[in-house]
Amino acid sequence: MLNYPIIVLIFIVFISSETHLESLLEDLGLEDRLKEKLSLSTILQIDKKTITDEPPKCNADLPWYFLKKLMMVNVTARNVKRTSACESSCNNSLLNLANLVKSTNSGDRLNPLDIITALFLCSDGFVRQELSLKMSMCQFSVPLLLPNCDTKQCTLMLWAMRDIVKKYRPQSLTESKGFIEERIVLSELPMISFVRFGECSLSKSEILNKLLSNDTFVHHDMEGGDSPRRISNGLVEISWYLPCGNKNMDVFSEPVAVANLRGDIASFQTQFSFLCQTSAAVFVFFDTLDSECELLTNQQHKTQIFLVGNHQSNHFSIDALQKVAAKLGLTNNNILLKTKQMNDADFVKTLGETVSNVVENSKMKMRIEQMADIAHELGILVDEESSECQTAKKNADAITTEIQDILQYKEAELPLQGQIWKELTRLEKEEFRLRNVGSKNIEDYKSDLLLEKTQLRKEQNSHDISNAMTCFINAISSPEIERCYFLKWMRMNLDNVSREKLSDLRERYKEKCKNPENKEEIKDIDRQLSNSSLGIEHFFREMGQIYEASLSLPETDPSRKQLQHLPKLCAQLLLDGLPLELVDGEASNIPLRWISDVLSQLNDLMSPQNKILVVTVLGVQSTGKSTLLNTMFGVQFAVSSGRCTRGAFMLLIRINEDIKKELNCDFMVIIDTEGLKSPELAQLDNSHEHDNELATLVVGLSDVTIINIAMENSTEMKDILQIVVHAFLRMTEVGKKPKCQFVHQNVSDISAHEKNLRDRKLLMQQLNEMTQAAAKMEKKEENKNFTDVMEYSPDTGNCYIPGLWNGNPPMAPVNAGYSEAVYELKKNIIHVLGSCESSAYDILEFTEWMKSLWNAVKHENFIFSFRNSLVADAYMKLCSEFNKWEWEFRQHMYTWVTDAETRIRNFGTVAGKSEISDMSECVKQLKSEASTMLSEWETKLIENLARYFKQTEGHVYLVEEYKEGFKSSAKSLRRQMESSVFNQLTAAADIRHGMTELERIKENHTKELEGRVRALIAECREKKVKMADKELDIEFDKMWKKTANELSFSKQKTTNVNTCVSHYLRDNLSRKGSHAWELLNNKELKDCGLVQFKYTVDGLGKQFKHKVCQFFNIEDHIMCLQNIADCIIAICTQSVTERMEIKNNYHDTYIQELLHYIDDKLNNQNVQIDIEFEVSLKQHICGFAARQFQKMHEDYIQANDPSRCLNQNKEKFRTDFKDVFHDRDQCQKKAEEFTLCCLKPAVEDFVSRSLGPDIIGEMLTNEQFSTRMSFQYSVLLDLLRKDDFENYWSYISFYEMYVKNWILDQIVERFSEESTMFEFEDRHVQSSIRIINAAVNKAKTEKSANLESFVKNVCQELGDKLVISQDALGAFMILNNADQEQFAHWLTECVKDMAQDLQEEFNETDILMKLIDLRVKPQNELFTKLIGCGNQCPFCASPCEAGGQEHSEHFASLHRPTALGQYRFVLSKKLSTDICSSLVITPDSTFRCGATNGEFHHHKDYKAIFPDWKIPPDGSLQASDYWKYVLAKFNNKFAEAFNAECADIPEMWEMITPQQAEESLKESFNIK
Ligand SMILES: Nc1nc2c(ncn2[C@@H]2O[C@H](COP(=O)(O)OP(=O)(O)OP(=O)(O)O)[C@@H](O)[C@H]2O)c(=O)[nH]1
Ligand SMILES: [Mg+2]
Ligand SMILES: [Zn+2]
Ligand SMILES: [Zn+2]
Repeated sequence: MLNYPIIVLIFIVFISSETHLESLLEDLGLEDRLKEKLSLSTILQIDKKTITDEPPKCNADLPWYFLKKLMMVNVTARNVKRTSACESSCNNSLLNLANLVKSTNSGDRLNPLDIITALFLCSDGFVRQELSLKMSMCQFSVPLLLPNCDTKQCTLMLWAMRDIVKKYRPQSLTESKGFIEERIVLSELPMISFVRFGECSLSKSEILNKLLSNDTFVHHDMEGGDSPRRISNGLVEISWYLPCGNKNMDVFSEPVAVANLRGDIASFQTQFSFLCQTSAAVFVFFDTLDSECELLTNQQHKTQIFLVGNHQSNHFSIDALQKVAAKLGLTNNNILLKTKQMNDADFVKTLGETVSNVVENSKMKMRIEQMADIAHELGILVDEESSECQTAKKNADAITTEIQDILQYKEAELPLQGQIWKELTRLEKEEFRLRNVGSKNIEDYKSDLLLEKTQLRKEQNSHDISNAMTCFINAISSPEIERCYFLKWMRMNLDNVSREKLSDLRERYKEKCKNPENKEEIKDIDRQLSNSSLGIEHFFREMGQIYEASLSLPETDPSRKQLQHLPKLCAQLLLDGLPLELVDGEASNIPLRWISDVLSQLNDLMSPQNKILVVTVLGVQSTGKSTLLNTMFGVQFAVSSGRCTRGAFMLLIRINEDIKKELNCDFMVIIDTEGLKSPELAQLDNSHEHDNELATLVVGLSDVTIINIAMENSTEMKDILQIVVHAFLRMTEVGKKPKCQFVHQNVSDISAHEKNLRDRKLLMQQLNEMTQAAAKMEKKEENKNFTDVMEYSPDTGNCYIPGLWNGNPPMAPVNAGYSEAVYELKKNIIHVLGSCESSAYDILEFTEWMKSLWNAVKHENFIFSFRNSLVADAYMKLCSEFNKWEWEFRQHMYTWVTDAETRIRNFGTVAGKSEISDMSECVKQLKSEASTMLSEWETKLIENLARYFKQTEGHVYLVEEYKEGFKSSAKSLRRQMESSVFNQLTAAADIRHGMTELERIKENHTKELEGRVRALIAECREKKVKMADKELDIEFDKMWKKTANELSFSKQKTTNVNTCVSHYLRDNLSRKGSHAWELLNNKELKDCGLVQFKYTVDGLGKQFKHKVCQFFNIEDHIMCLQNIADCIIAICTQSVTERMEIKNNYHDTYIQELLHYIDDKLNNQNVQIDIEFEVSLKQHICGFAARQFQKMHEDYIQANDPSRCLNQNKEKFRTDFKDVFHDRDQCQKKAEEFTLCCLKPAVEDFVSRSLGPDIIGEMLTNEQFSTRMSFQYSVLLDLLRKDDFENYWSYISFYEMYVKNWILDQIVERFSEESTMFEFEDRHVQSSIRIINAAVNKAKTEKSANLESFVKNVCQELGDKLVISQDALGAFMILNNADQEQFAHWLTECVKDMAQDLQEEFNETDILMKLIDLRVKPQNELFTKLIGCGNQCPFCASPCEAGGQEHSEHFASLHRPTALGQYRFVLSKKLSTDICSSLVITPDSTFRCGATNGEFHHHKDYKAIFPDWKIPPDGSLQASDYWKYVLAKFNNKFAEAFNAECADIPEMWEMITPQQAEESLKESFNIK
């Protein structure tokens, strides 16, 4: 019982401790924000509420709802009303008047003023500024004095209003059409204040609104205006009336500020005093006046007091008024009474006239800035008193007060971005475009340009960092809040400095642009505009230049080190929401290093794996692009009438957690761009190029591009669209398909969408036409329609936006329709972004895009020059993936072929399982089995490919264009595999077939012998004399001799390989015409290939009648052909040698394969191959091969000769004979023999057949073998490390041989130390042993009749895997009477031993020896895989690296000086330094060769001659450093080797270090 009252007490205490402010903030859910203020990044972030239209449900929703609307400058923002649960549930269908009368506002509705006051109290300075700015755009009043009802303190909102800039035309300027643009807190204006004394039945605010003809102030009759004010009493609001210069429209002809105090002056004396001291006049509204009225009379001020009363009010007392007026010394003029005869309009008119009077006559004008002093005196706080704000101001002022003449200032304080930067830009672009190369050597020219650039950088570095920049950098290095204040101050100060000049110029520019006849004048204004503009972007630009210049200093230079933190600083600012200048519009360039370093720092600051989506805007100048973005995202891009945005700026907007999932990104990047110029304007300064560059960049960067069209100038629009369409087309070509959204501005009709259907159709049609025209120009005619180049739907891709202003500026508020339409657009864009199928980029990828886009833009032909590491990455991934699938395929086929060969080799023997007795039938079956399997794999490959392209990760869409190529590659791979498999099967079958007869003979012989031996044994036993071994030997020898003589050993027929080869050579040349035959008949094959191949002028002489060859240097040509021949011969010799090593029989497919290889090589040459050369080369190779094959064949016959085989086994027979004679137990010995002679070779054979694929598989796990690109990279890197001329020489001259050996070296290196090889071998040995044991066990259970059938059973089981030599088996069977059980026992033992023996043997054999025995040669298979299509660059002979067999275009990552190509055009004896990747962009450079029929042809049009090749210009100027370094270093040696004069090495080449060469290699091959 005791506890109860205490609880109540506490409860009461709790209640009473809560103040009005706290309870309201709690209501609004803002209670924590009083301490931790709202910041801009919270307000601007995109969250769920951004895209849902749900009305606020509870009070806590209201502030956010208000903010959301206000940030989009929606004039309905103040109509905050939540859908109360009651309202909807009320049943209104019954008649109940009592209810209707009762249903007034429920008490808990909030007054908008309370919400505004609360938000101001809870926001930081920057949000307050934004709130004030947007409110004033809506023509809402903004807080001047902000009360805090808890502390009874109020604050002057000076800082909050600092951002408001107003433009108006006072009467004095009506004539001249001039205007005044001013920061409103700095304007000296008369202020008229309106206050209330006691109760008042007139609505002060309503009357003011009528006076100003806008809904400026919230009043009683507005939504929520009648709710009691809980915290906003004591609030003083301010608004301005600004004339437009039209007498008939202006209420006041001069500007005037209007202040309005909420609440009774009796309660807010401080505010009242403030107003009295700052206003030109104070209008006091009252109903009743206290005759004493000290409040009014005690004021010490100069202001005029006006009393405004309502005569109709019940409490009105003329007497009291009389007294007070007298005390104040007022005349009739100062008293306004609303009488019975007056309606509201009349009253407002009178009031207006009075105010007008005051305004015109008052000398009391004051800037709001000045009011701060008065505030201080009265104990009113000022919102910029914080130390951060003050220090920041001091710092900013220190910089800006120095500015006298902007142009001079820029030259003195920001010198790096001036002429030097423009000159650098020119050089940078020229380096890529080579427009003025003239007759100079390209590389020399480029080297000169580079020197010039270095010189300019040096000059930049020679400037000390200016005072202004030092101050600036120091200031932005300060802590966050101070830094933000500083930047804001800077921005405002700079704006103030340049505004006067700029706004005038802009206005003139706008005027002049209307009829661009006065071209010189426009040009002049434009120049002045850029001279007079000075914003913080200039300071950042300078920072960028200082940073970039410092990078040319040595890494250890202290001044370079000092500047290393700048990018991070800038990245931090980006995160704070500051726009970053991406493109410098004046120089028309991107400082790439600076920007990418900033972005990379940004990436570090963000969470890892951040994702961004990019929204950009493009459109004609001054069509409200920046305004649109500002409205849409609440940001602050520079806005002004007349030319304003220059270049492109990017800005980050945070995405809130609640929709990160949906949008799949963390930040939205918004890019605002400089307006495109109309063609007439563009002509003036050749800015067409600039516009094109900008549009291309921006479209390329964006996920969604907004194309802003102001309907009024649709002809202009058409020209601009042309640029845009080009940009989109280029993006499709490089694999990007951006989305686009058309925004038609100034369309106010409600039915716009319907009505404009026709327009849209027209637009679509125009766009299609343009696309076709653009496609023609870009030489990509397959693009027919606009929708082919971008994702655009005429229905959802258009948005109509009414005009921005509702009425006439400056007094017009923003049109609610504008804001709403922009909101719809915003939702749509977010929706579109959310439904993106592919994954978003991260900052680093974005940077990559930017870099490669800009580099390509610097070239003249974008599509042709585009190189992007992301695309390259995606391509590399695809290749590597495809290679994996391909390898799986091959691996499977290798295994299958091995098994199939085993089956063929066992065909017809005891191990042969096949039911089919006919060999050809068996092969047929195998072939059909192979075909089925090949088809399955082909399908699998294609399915894998399709699946790969469906994934959303990895940006696969970038390589979509290669899909078809890989598909055909899969098909061609299958064809290749098929022919190779069939060849192998045929050869194996034919060879096997040849053996059957031989085996039959041998079997007969063995049988015969066995019979005789048995007979001999019987005979000897009969003698009953104990025969000694010696006698047995004699008997045996006798018998053997006799039998050998009696057996018929018909001599094995040898094939004449020469004839076969001749046949195939003829066949091969049969389509080459009669001359080939003639040549062929001139020389017999047996005479060919005996001496080294030497191609002579002999045959060439005749050809010089062809003009094709007139320009050829004969020696060069011969040298070149000789080299080709040498290469081919080397490879063929090797391949023949490898055949020999296998020690198999000859088969026709061998020679066919050789010829096929030669044809392939010859077809792939870029040199004219004449028939003489071809015939003599083929003869040479065939002659040589025929001899080798002949020998191989004869060796084989010899090895399988029955008599030889029989004799080989003689000793075995002898011991067996003795054993049997003596009845010795043969079990162990026979088991040993079987193991040693039959099983072991079979297992060895099995291992060597299986090992090849294992090795390949292992090598392929190595990065350097994963794609052709990485392979080339590794080879070149290795060359650089070896740094030896001979290596380079053989790489260049004997590419294939070099590469083959290199691969072999890699294999040897890989396997010489590690145990991997042993593991492979052991695995196969173990698996063989498992099979053998299983076979033995199985045979045991089968209860064979005798040992022979037991062994046969074992062999049969093994037949799938092992090939057991029939010779050995036959010999083994002889005289065998071992006991099965015992034999089996011993066999298992022996097999165990065999495993050990094999292991030891394997361990002792070195890798090279092993490789010789392998059936599938890893080095060859890897070579085939990595050599790719085998094509070489027609200019420099760099090998093609494109993935798959069937690519539509060949390409090489790195080209080399043409001097190093096998194919040279050298007329002078000097080696040429030209690199093809530069030649193709040199305007006038030409070449001629066989392919051009000897005519000169432009390099840049090489595609017409070599359509299969894609030779993009280098990605950067350093990209070719590798070869430059090599040529510079070995110039003499190359010259000697090529029998030429040394090249003239450009100066810069000599300076390239090996490190730089390596770097360039990495860059070219896109290796991280
Ligand atoms: N009357 C009218 N004025 C607009 C409209 N939209 C923007 N403006 C005004 O037009 C002027 C130019 O707006 P900006 O947003 O700077 O135009 P911009 O396209 O970014 O201009 P540049 O960057 O120089 O190409 C500003 O003064 C805007 O207030 C509109 O719909 N109607
Ligand atoms: Mg703009
Ligand atoms: Zn090349
Ligand atoms: Zn190729």
